Amino acid sequence: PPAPPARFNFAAHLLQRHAAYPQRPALTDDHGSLTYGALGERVRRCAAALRALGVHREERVLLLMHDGCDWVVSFLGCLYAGVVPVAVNTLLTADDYAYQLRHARAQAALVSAALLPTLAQALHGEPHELRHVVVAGGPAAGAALPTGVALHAFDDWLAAHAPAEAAADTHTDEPAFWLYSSGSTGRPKGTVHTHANPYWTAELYGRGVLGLTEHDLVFSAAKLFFAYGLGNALTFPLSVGASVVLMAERPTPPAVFARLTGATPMLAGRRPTVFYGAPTGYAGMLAHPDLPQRDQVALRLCSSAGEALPRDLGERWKAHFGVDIIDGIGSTEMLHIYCSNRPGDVAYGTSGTPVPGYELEIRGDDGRPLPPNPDGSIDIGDLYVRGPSAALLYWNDRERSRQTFQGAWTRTGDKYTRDAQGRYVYAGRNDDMLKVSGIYVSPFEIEATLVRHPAVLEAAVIGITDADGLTKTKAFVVLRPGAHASAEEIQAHCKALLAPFKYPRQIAFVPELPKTATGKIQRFRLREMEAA
Ligand code: 3SK
Repeated sequence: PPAPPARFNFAAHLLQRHAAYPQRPALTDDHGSLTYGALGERVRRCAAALRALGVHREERVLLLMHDGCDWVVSFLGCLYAGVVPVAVNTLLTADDYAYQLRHARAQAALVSAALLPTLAQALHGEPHELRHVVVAGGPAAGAALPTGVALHAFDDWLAAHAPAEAAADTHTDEPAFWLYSSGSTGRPKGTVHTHANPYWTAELYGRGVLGLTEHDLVFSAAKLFFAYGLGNALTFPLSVGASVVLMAERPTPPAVFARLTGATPMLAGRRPTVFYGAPTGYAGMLAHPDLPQRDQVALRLCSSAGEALPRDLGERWKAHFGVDIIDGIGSTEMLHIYCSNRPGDVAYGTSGTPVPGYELEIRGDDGRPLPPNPDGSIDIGDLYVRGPSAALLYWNDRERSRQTFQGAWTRTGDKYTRDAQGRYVYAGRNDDMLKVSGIYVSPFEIEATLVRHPAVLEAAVIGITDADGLTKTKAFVVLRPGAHASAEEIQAHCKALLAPFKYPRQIAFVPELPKTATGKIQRFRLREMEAA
């Protein structure tokens, strides 16, 4: 694909591409639909409304919304105005949002009504610069905001502004949006992406690998605030004129089945042709008694990312639906998938081969690429990737930026091997991060929370593999002498203090933890005990 021009606004690029087909359906959510024409008009109204609030180019706006048409309008409206949306996970705590608001120096927040109370709580925490809260999908009331923060209702706010005439004249390499990426220690990293980056992922993976066209109706279980979901359900389909199904609720098997079979009132029988999920979701669906039959769905392709797809899951899905799951690996830092299987060329149990446009290296401990063995395979090493969609940096974090963005190469933090056929095979992380249901979880954060329980003396958290071959968290807990607590009580404690998805799925009470002579917990010994 041609490189975008030096002056390039990704939102304007999408709107221009489809200006000739205003009646084509773009988005369907739980409440209604938008054509490409209506989407374009609302995006331009949103840009005008942001400008009228006094939000300037390059300033950040927190985007804390459940998936729906308003999410897409907000995201593209910010880009069109040259304002930088910081799209955040809707499952976090007020403390997490307080950090993000301050770190991003957000000037406004666009928020779903259901999430307003948590945002309001965050605004009473750390100091911040927020001046406006725009509430979508419900009444703009019911939460006490600090003085100096004005409240607006999304629909009225858009209606009050004529569509912006022109997009901000942004540079192709200018910051366009941020996504937060978790690390094993410290706060999440504000990962800064340019206007060109979503163009590249849409061209190289969305069009190049998945072959999306305007005839597709796509549906992603991964939400828009994840880099995976953002490409799946926004930048890819809108780049080719496809239609998108958006869903606010959690992607439980029944909720996903209702969309795949076109059974919701808004879909009225229209069925997705492309579905994107993560391995945990595929496992949950295959195990569910209401799994639809093959002829109830209209899928031509499924995609998986987030964690390596166990071979058995891919094979069982294919046997049931007759459709392959195209597994790949991507990252928030690279914005989307850079190594993937291909439609018609799937080797389950592998992440496939580099997406054209990206280069991979497996490096040894000395930092040099490992030489291929005589059969072409490469032994285990650290995976590095080079390609045009890498983020610019982590905001205000020179040290961690340097560790990850090394010139043209990005350090993925994953261990990989390459087989004799040139396919890449996942071999674990090279930090302590765990990926649970496709989301990074730090064992240290969970351990720090466990020891805040009055009955807990110390704790260690590891990843264990369940019957489907997927990673789940297990905590080994040493109770204080004479103290009592049940596993359920300790899990409830974690859910109350952490984002709920981070709670340990299993708890084992042990008299002591294995340690080195200097007192460091030996998590590898716990992993060995589990494996035995
Ligand atoms: O986890 C992944 O493989 C992934 C894929 C696409 C975009 C983002 C991520 C983290």
